[in-house]
Amino acid sequence: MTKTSTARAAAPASSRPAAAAKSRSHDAAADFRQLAARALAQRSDGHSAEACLNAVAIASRTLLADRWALTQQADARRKGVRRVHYLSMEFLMGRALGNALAAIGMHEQVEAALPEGAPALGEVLEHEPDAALGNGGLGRLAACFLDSFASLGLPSFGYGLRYKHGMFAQHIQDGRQVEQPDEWLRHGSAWELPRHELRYPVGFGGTVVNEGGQRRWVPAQAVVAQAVDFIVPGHGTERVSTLRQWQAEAARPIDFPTFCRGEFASAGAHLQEAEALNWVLYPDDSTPAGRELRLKQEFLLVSASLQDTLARHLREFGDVHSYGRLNAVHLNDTHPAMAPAELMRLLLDEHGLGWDEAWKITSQAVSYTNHTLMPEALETWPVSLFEALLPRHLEIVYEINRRFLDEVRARFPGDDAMAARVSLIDEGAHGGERRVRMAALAIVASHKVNGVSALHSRLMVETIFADYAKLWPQRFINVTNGVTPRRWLEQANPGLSALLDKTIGDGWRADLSQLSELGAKAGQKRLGQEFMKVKLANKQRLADHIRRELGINVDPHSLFDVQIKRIHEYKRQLLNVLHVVARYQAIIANPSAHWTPRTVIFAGKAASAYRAAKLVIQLIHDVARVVNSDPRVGDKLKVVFLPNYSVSLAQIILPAADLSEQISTAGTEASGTGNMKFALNGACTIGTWDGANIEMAEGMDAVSPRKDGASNMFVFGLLTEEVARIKALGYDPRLYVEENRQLKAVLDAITGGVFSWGDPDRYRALVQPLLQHDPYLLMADFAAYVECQKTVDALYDEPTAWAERALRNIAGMGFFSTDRTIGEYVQQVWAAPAKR
Ligand code: B1N
Repeated sequence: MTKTSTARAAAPASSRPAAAAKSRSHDAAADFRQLAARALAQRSDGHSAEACLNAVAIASRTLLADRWALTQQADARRKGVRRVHYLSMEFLMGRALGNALAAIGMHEQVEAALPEGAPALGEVLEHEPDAALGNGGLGRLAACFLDSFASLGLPSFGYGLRYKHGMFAQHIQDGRQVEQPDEWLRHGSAWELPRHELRYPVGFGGTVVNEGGQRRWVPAQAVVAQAVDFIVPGHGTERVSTLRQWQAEAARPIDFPTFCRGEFASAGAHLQEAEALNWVLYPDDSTPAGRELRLKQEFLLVSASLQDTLARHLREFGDVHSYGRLNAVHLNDTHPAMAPAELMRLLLDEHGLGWDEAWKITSQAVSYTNHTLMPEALETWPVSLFEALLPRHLEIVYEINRRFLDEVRARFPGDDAMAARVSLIDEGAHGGERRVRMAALAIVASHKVNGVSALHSRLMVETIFADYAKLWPQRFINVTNGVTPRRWLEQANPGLSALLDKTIGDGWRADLSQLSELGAKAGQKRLGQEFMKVKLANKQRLADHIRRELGINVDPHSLFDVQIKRIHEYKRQLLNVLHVVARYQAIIANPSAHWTPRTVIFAGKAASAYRAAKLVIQLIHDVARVVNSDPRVGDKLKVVFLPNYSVSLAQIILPAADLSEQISTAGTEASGTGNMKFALNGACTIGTWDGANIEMAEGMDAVSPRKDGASNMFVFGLLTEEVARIKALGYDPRLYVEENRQLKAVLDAITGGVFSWGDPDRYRALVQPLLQHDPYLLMADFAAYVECQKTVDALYDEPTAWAERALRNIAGMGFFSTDRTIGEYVQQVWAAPAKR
């Protein structure tokens, strides 16, 4: 742990041992039962699952609220310890109750509290709606971080927005995705603790005035940000963390005279306008929505959160000068990148500091994680919109930029092109409008900038941020992602958890590196059989779910080949479909040959405006319809698309997977975290040399090397450098199609209407680009992918060897816990104030 002379590291607090649950006083259990019983008695709907859910949640929340108070007191006593504030537009929490019960160890109490005639606990848990306040990996990572914050006892707050509608609900009609609003708050949420004392004004628009040499922003519109807390329980400790979500409210009540005139709508128009800030999570996974509302949402998050951190700091320490030393403010991607500008404004205009001190504090506090190399996902805002909404912030951005560009010119004299490239303002040289580059603002203001896997962090400094890395090479680091083993192994996969406990002890929950002990045991036949038994039970459960939801019968003994994630061209679900079609054609050409039976399972949402991604969903359904109903195929191949992918659905699918599809074009997936969840649950991975796949393969092969020296992962496809080289040389996908009869037959079938009722046009927009530009190189990787799938089949045909491989995969996953990830952030990013 790095310590500095100025502040102690935000070292995790010592946590009570896991056995604390056992020694906890009888009173807590009795209180818990009583609370649940009282809440249940107050319901009018008897012992319905909803009523039970609500009652148990209220009892859990009350207990957690007590722990929250104790945690806050303890943190306040640890003066001189940095607090971490994790600002994120997304927290994809999923369900809370199962996790809370696991954390507080109240399972038995719940069983006792549920009255006679009430549904079983398992059924009660199924009634909780997911808190789907995130799009995908970035939001789920933030949720896993909160779990580790709490479990490690790190003084910390997550800050987000309380969206009324989270990620849209995905319905499938005639094979097509239809979006419907997510109504997760329809029945309220028993978990939320509104903090009525925590309210901050947040302004928009207006002007900047000069008051005795001091600039002051006079907003035209003001809302009030109200804090609503969600307590995050730690595991194996009584400490908790907090997710504080902001709810915008109108700053003044309805206009009474207008109301009395009968003009009801206009009397409350400003209420509506304020509340609209919380209506929706932008369902956009790769590009900024480019809308005024999104910018307002981002500013609401940033402004309320920073005011809250400043108020707490002043309460505890009495002066603002030590803020940077004692507070870390972390930006989860560029969405909260307005934070440095707002912190500067608060310090300059509200707290009266001079520029130099305000800047020192800001850059001590702020750090930033980049999550994607896709240039179109780096947010920029038109200067005109920025100025209209946040005029004072634009002034501050200009001043930051002026000082920054002076430094650039001093270090690279005469290099105007460099200055133009790194400037916080894109001058719109080619007839475009001037725009503020939010990633540039985040980098310039941060003391550390990190990528999320080794490859991604290297590419980040070699490509999108190369100029900034030239200026400040030390600023850029890597912190590889992880997942929480509590939700993604202990809770999702009780069968495997029990087997692990028996085989290597139960310490892996808090120290995932202990999984490596499995490496030496992976070859034990008996263990392999027990593993396969657990897997089969999980597959049976998923097969039952598929039959109930879709009426499709799948054979739990077939290889469950799974790709679940957002639908995106770079993730190449289409490559998977091409393999399915190739396999289908091969089976019907030779039905009596030996075929390793497969069930290919997809789930995932497409951004509502993303046409190509939506077409992929439709194609999967069309292929499934043809393949699943072809009598020549039978159980040799089944294709399933499970609608409305979510955290809770992932918890059912992951433990049942044999094969994890991680097949993005090399260099495009920043990290991936689903890849980690699969491997942790004993699926083998077929993957490209991309994102965290690389470190996973290295981890597996280090812990449990194979005798033949080959990798434990099924790796295929072009490397990042090869992709770049092929593109530079002028990639022509048609050459690959011409020399591969199988690939040609697959494309001919799709464009010939085999899967679209004879309609040859339906998939033109998908297939044509494959033959022209194929930006994600599906054609170039197809042959290698199909070959690699054959080696998967061969191994699956040998259950003993397959089990050994799967166990080796688990053994290599010890590195990929968010506990390790957070430990690295603490050491490398959050502990030490900036040395600049
Ligand atoms: O962040 C995850 C990574 O594991 C994934 O590889 C990466 O794709 C994902 C704009 C994003 N990057 N960028 C986003 C999300 C929402 C939005 O509006 C971009 N998501 C990722 C965790 O590091």
